[in-house]
Amino acid sequence: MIDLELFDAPEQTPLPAGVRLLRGFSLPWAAALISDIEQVIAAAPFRHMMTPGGQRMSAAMTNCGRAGWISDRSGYRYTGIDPHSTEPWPALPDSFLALARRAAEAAGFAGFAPDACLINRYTPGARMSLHQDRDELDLSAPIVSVSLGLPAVFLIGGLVRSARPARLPLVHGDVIVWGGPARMIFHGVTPIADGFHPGLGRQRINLTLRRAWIA
Ligand code: MD3
Ligand code: FE
Repeated sequence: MIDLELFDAPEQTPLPAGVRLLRGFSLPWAAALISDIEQVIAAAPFRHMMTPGGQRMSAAMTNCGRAGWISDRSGYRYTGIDPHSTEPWPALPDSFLALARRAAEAAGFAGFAPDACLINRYTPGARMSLHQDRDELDLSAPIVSVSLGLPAVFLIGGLVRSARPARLPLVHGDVIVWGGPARMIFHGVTPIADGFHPGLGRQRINLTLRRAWIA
């Protein structure tokens, strides 16, 4: 049996229980997602938030949905009002809702109803250090993350910060669902390499669809 494994190599990185990688799952929605992102950022522009420790985050962020995640000198939290516009965050676009619902369902989380979407924009060199997402009240719901534009390498750690993270390369269109035993794992993004994406140019945009609030 000759098998050089040049093609169709299986994924190398074993994923922790509760992490489901859906390669290319968002491609059918990509054009709608990008046009809806433009609508959201017209009302709620990207901004660089400050960490409670006073560092400017290298990824620029905005939100849509009933709740939006913010960071400032007072801490991390969800708010119903965008502190930049002093208006409610823009509504979750139907494209975001439909994709999140279908992806969660494919990963075994039927009935996922996100109320928040954090939109992160990375230009080359931007990164996100290892952290947990712990500001959501409903930890039974998964988080659905959607990668668009330039490629990235996700760091997937364990339930303690000291666990050495695995590296998972992601490209435009990939979706990951993190739920159950994976919901509280430490994760991050290595610095984005320079490049050009035909649809988004010199940037990576990541959507994380979340259930922040209960009912
Ligand atoms: C694992 N964003 O916004 S998404 C974040 O690519 C965030 O912008 C990264 O981490 C990004 O908080 C990574 C992947 C991700 C998101 C949420 C998770 C992984 C997760 C929640 C629990 C476990
Ligand atoms: Fe996170």
